[in-house]
Amino acid sequence: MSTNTDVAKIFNAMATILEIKGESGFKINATVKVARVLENLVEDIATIEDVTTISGIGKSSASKIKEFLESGEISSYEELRQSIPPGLLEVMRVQGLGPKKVRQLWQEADVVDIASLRTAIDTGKLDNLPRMGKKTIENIADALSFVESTSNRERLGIALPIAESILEELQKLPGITHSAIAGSIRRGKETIGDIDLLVSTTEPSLLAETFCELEGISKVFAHGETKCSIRLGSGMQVDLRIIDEEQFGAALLYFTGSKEHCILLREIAISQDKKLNEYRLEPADISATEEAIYKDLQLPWIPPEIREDRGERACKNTPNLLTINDIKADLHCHTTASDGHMSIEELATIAKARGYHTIAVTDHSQSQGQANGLKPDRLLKHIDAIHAVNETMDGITILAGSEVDILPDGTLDYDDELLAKLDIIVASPHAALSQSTEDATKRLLAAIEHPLVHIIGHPTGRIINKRKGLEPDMTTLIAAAVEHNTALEINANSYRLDLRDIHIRAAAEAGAMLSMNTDSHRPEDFEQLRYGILTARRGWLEASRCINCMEHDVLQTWLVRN
Ligand code: DGT
Ligand code: CA
Ligand code: CA
Ligand code: ZN
Repeated sequence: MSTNTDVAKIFNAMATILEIKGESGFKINATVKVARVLENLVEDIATIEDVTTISGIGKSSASKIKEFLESGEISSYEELRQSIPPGLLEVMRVQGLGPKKVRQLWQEADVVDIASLRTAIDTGKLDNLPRMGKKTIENIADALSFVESTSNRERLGIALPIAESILEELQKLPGITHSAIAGSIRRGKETIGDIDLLVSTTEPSLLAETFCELEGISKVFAHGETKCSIRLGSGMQVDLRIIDEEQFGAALLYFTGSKEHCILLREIAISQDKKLNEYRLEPADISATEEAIYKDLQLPWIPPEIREDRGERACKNTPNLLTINDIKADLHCHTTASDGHMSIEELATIAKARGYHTIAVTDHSQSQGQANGLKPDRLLKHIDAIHAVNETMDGITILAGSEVDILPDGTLDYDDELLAKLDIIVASPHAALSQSTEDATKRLLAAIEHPLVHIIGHPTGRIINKRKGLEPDMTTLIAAAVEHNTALEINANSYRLDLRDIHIRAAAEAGAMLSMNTDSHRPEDFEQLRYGILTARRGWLEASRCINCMEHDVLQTWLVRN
């Protein structure tokens, strides 16, 4: 499955570059089509003898795929990438800029990267370009500021798998005794400045050497006995610290941070006439484990996700934060009926294999044209189809739901009579995401108050590093969610993580219910759950405040409460 995704990504990237280069529509469409075919392919492409037998894949695409399977690379793609300025793809991160606009900026205003786009705007170079009105330039400038303010931090969903794979590689070495991911990744922050790894070994020079020669490194900043630092081709920096085994706990505590939490602990130590640093806690000389250090400071062990000096000092016991094993249902998923890539059966089979008791099918509503949203007649048929599959499958309850759009004025995208036929309703904002705080609050409030709505999906609509999303008055929304018993979603997708940590905490403390969903469109999207869990834990969430942790019948009762 993931080979298919990897190759599809390359074909999508090729299509983008072709479009930036102004190639013929035919060539672009054929390339996009191959990507679509691969995305929808159930079998792993690597297991298929003759790829040309798949409809939509021609001879030349087939040979590219073959090349990838054999070498992990497609040479014509590498050439294509080098045929445009390397910073140009980065410009595509600016919301609202597609390949056509990027091409225009490149050809007509010499924009080659984020920096030159900024210069072009500031010097008025874009002002007289065709199809580039004042409003368009303003929008680009706005979106650009957002990218500029965030661009050097990577999403958790990118950084965590990289950290894990590097650590896994290092763990294969002889002599390794302890290893851990530290820093902001261990704390589960939504974006990551750099990766911090800690390792103890009896073979330090072998470890340092291996680390500094890992595949994909573009620069080695430091290659020392106790610290190595590298940059990956993707731009991520990775720090490796080589630690004495007996001091691993003290180092882990220090390098997990946050800095604020470490300062807090140091102050507590001082108040007890002790001294805490990255090597040990003195005078007791405790340093082997975090648990022992917290204990000596008369504190419970604090989970990394809440080490932010946001009140953890007052904990009498280790807070019982929700874990991935507490999740028993996913209540926001898409099928091929809208823009998903799974059938109802496939979705339910995956959910069952994950040990869930309930899965909700929530395809897009009618106004989501580009996502193939369902018109009322199609929704009615879809409800029947979902219920029919539910009848045939044991051990899992499949709910017929909808992810119904919250329109800009707060009304929903289907009428109440139709909505009443659904088992579950997730109401989400998708369009008009730059509304004022006042309008956004009114809009979401209307959906929260709607008696048929169970969950508000990705309430702000933000996309990390890309789109700010709505900025409603959260306190007002949370109070209404409590009053109307509407759950607020934690969308686990690492692009979204919406609600975010501080809002989750405020909601849970106010007595609101939250709902943890992956918004899966493809089988592998279910794996995004862990990012949602980390975010929820950063929001101090306990399982008792999350409807996805309810037992089957309790959840059913919660859903039909109105
Ligand atoms: P990041 O990388 O920006 O996402 O955030 P962190 O938290 O991973 O920060 P980083 O990589 O600079 O340092 C890792 C940890 O090391 C940090 O959370 C706490 C500790 N640390 C680093 N520098 C200092 C410092 O100057 N003072 C203190 N108290 N701790 C530090
Ligand atoms: Ca870091
Ligand atoms: Ca670091
Ligand atoms: Zn969705």
